[in-house]
Amino acid sequence: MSRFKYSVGPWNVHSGADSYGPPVRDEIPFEEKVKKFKEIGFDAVQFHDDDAVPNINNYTPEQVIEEAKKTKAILDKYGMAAEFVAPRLWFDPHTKDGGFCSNYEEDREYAMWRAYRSIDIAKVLGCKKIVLWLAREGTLCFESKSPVESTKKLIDAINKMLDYDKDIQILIETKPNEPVDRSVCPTLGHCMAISAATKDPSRVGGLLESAHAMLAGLDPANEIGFALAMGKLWGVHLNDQNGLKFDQDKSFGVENLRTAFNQIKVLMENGYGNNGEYIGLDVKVMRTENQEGSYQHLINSLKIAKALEEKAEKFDYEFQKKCVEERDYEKLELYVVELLLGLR
Ligand code: XUL
Ligand code: MN
Repeated sequence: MSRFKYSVGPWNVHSGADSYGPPVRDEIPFEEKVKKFKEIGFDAVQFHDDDAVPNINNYTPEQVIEEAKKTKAILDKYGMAAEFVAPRLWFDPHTKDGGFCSNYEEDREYAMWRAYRSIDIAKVLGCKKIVLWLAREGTLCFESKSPVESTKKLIDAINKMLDYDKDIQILIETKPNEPVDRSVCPTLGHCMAISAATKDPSRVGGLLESAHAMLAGLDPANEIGFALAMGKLWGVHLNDQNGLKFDQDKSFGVENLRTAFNQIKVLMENGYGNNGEYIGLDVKVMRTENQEGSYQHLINSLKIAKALEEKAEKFDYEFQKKCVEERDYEKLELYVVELLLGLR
């Protein structure tokens, strides 16, 4: 029995197309994914605005709300909650230079339209969380934008969202690069500073993705701890990553087991989940998998996360305390590795 509730997004089951090749599996309809997520053991679904309302550009704000009700009915049918809605600000031609921080006013207005629609959709789906993965907010050519102006534009956009609805919470999902070279808000430290600069810092927090922290050269467990200390860790995307390269979204724990253990451990030690937070798994299956393997990475990641919960339960805090008293960290480190190896 897990102490956490787990969530997943429809984009985590996909046909395998990448920048270098076409799809290798069939697309699976949304409802079928939700049904399967429930069977696998998930409690909630994460959404982009256009996951909940496909072809969102074609609708008026009122119609978007009506369309979102159809998605809510599917969630209800399978007893699934919605965790958050995130405006997809990287796909539409209007967002090719970024959204909130674009050099063009028309693009910035489009980005706000998507942000407001995301809030409307969240209301229908029964959630308060709006996630901002700021995919293209940054530069490919440094001199094309002022980092000072971009930061201010981002704060302005968040303030407008806070004004639009008094109940919503904004979670910035930080990432240092990809698809941009230099992101406006690369780490949770930056996220906390942006939060403090908004008109209501109590409603602006963070979402930590393991792979994104690693791409910034940081230990995700440490980033999680930092945001927890600030009372602002409102979401996580656990996954894994082999070093500093493209964003791999590998199954949780398959590359860096000890860091995965420490992510679960620090979440457990600090009561993550007590205010309804979910552990989100933002993982992608390998392109080599066949149709039947479409969900294998989710099954594996859940299994690993739950096994690490058990390891963290077994962690001997008395032994740890003794090692700290003796300042014998070699002994402590060996203990942790032996625990993970099943030798303890
Ligand atoms: C991108 C990423 C996204 C967000 C949702 O790296 O992690 O899937 O989690 O927009
Ligand atoms: Mn993510």
